[in-house]
Amino acid sequence: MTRRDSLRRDSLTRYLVEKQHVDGHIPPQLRLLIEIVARACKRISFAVNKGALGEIMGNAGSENVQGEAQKKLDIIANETLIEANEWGGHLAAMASEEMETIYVVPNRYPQGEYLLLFDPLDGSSNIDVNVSIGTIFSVLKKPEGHPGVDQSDFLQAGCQQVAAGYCIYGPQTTLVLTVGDGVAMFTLDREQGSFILTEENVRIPEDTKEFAINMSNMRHWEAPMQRYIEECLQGEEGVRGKNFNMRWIASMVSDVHRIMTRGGIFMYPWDKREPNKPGKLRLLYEANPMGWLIEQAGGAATNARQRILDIQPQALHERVSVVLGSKNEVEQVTRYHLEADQAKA
Ligand code: AHM
Ligand code: MG
Repeated sequence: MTRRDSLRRDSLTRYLVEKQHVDGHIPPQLRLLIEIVARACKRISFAVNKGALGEIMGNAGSENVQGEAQKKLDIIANETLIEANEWGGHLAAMASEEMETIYVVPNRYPQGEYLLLFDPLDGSSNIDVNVSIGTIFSVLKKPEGHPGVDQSDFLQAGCQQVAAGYCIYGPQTTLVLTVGDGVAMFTLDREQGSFILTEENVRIPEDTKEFAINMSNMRHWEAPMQRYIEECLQGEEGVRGKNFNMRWIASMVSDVHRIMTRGGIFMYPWDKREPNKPGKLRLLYEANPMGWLIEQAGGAATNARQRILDIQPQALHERVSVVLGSKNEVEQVTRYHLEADQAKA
């Protein structure tokens, strides 16, 4: 690429300004919000990148509301997102995997009409082993009709999202974004310090031969989940008539990013180790944003029975089963579950 070509590439700022002015697709406050989230992700990327040089590795010695040990970087990423977003006047409140209750924008700052939800550092068990991790975020509009903001304002189905994305901190730092008209990817140019548009209209192939699931839990799954994976494992000689490959990074952002890049199916199903939990992943700030991004790229996302984006949340940190990725495979898994339910009825 010549220098002129690289100069011609759009920055995230330009992409958003065009979405605002040319397409009329996003209001100015939402544009500001996305830019500020991107700026926070840039800071998190630099912190992640410092690794052992930055005294940021290891456990913080505390637990989050889900009873999981917090890493120092979980807390740094959470604080970075809050500090970057609280003063801009675009937000009413925030919610995070790392905070038990919502964070209302303090009175000393102007209040906006949006709600921001995030998992500040997903896959953080991978930090110390230098595997890709990421930030996941979802944006909702505060419902009208009452003053102030409370937790119930966040309990909106995923189809109400107005923006969603993730930033993956890997060999490259890439921001993947939707505002409801397709998916765009922006790569962080460290010399310029800005995100540059590197892919637009991302499309996920409808068929795939690659699945991602934590196979060590197989004995705990429901029968239709076991059936799907057993059939994949049979390969060419089995009913599927094709050989499957398996990948599991144990970092949802990385597994989803692979699917965005070349297709595949990702599953974190309910299992009987903790029968009262519908799954491991969180609906509002993991499954909803990822589900919308996947749909916007032509894929599908269900909880093995219904579309994730149609689920009406009951609690801020609610969990959900997740099946997402290449459309035809997601539909097959979902069909197996619904058929099994019908046979039982
Ligand atoms: P986290 O939000 O606490 O990091 O947990 C979510 C992560 C996902 O990134 C990943 O898909 C999953 O947990 C891995 O789970 P497991 O360790 O069971 O393989
Ligand atoms: Mg997470």
